Amino acid sequence: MSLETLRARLEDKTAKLAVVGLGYVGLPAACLFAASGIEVVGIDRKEDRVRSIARGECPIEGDEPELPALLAQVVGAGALAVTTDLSAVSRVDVVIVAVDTPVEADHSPRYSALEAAIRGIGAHLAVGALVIVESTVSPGTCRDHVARWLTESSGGALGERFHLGHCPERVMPGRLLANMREMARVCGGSSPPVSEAMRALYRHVVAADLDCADLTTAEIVKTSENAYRDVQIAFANELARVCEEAGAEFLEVRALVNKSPGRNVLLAGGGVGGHCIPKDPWLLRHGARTSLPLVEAARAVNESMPAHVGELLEEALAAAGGALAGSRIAVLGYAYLEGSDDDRNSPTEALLAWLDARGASARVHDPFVAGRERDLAAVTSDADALVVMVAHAPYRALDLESLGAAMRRRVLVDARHVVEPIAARSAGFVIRAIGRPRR
Ligand code: SAJ
Repeated sequence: MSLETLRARLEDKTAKLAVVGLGYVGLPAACLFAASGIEVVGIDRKEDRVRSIARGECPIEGDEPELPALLAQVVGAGALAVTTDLSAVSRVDVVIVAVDTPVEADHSPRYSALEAAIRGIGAHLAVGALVIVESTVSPGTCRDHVARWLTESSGGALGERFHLGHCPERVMPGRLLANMREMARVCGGSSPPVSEAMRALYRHVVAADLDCADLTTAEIVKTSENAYRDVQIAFANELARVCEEAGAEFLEVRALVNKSPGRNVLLAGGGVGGHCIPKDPWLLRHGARTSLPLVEAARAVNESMPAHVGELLEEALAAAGGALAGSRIAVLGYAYLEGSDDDRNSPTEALLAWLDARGASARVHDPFVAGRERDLAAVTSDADALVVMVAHAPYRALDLESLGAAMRRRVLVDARHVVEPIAARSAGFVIRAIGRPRR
């Protein structure tokens, strides 16, 4: 099929689509395209996930507005079929790939899932079909690796046997469908006509800008937009430490700095978690083939914040006549983000390891994360200190008088600007906080 024909069939929705990888990126994408009137087959290697979806049940945890109902609707209408069999791609014109691309301990990308999916797709791909990678990858990956995997597995050349695109996602847990509809997307194509064909496809679900670019540009946009945010957060964290040492209030400094045009200091905190921000700077670095001192330094600053919280705790315990060794610490918040049940790369995990290495025992509370303690009194009673690691709404209204009455020592460390120091001190607490004067 020529690209012109493919584009026409994408525009009139007679083209057929496969989505490989039915996670928090692929599944909402499959549902939205199916709801737009395109015939979609969803493919995932996890049998239990495929069975759930085939029953019209959403396998994604957490509160995702509209997704369960939309999934039930498109599966019930037969617009979305699902299978574990990759050979189903032989019957479609476009294949979207949304499998995970984590980084190894040495920060290099782990492409095993992506390579397996791409090679499996290539082995069954219809001639002239378009493969679009939505997974976040290092700059240069589509041009230097994905194209080769497809050539080796399909026996044909890029631009003839198959076409290749990269359309990085901008989803957020809790807003999967909303972000897919409302956020601008980059249609990175192996040629300008491929980018135009991608626009014809995504126009059916994306109401925002669809900008055409080449493959590598699209890869750099995605990894750098998150590396940029990581650097912004690292600056806020470093400014907070200036305020702690010099004796100023970070939030006051931040508000005044942000009155200056073009400034936007973000919030300092107890660390940077989640599935995107901690990973994407390393993917950018890997693709740059040279060191990125600012990006790498920002990663180091943000990764140091859980230990910094620990140092504030050690100081506060000492001021209250205690010590870390043998202490019982109540840690409030395990999710990576306020109001979320997502605990991927949780900064609290790093704090727990830091405490354990110093002989302190910890109990963790979180009102949203599955499997975590929900009873605040049970976690805080008999504790030597409270550490607020996540700005969950309930932590903004702690009854410190009653919590303090059941604690062994009244020590509090606030890593997310949620506790009012005056209220804490009037309840008899020794308090330290990120971005507040340390003495
Ligand atoms: N964080 C701070 N200070 C801040 C902002 C965040 O310490 O000022 C911490 C959070 O506590 C969390 C981590 O950083 O642990 C990540 O927070 P995030 O607000 O960046 O949320 P994410 O990880 O869900 O980032 C997503 C990204 N979206 C996509 O990759 C599609 C990111 O590009 C968005 O900028 C971000 O959402 C957003 O703006 O909400």
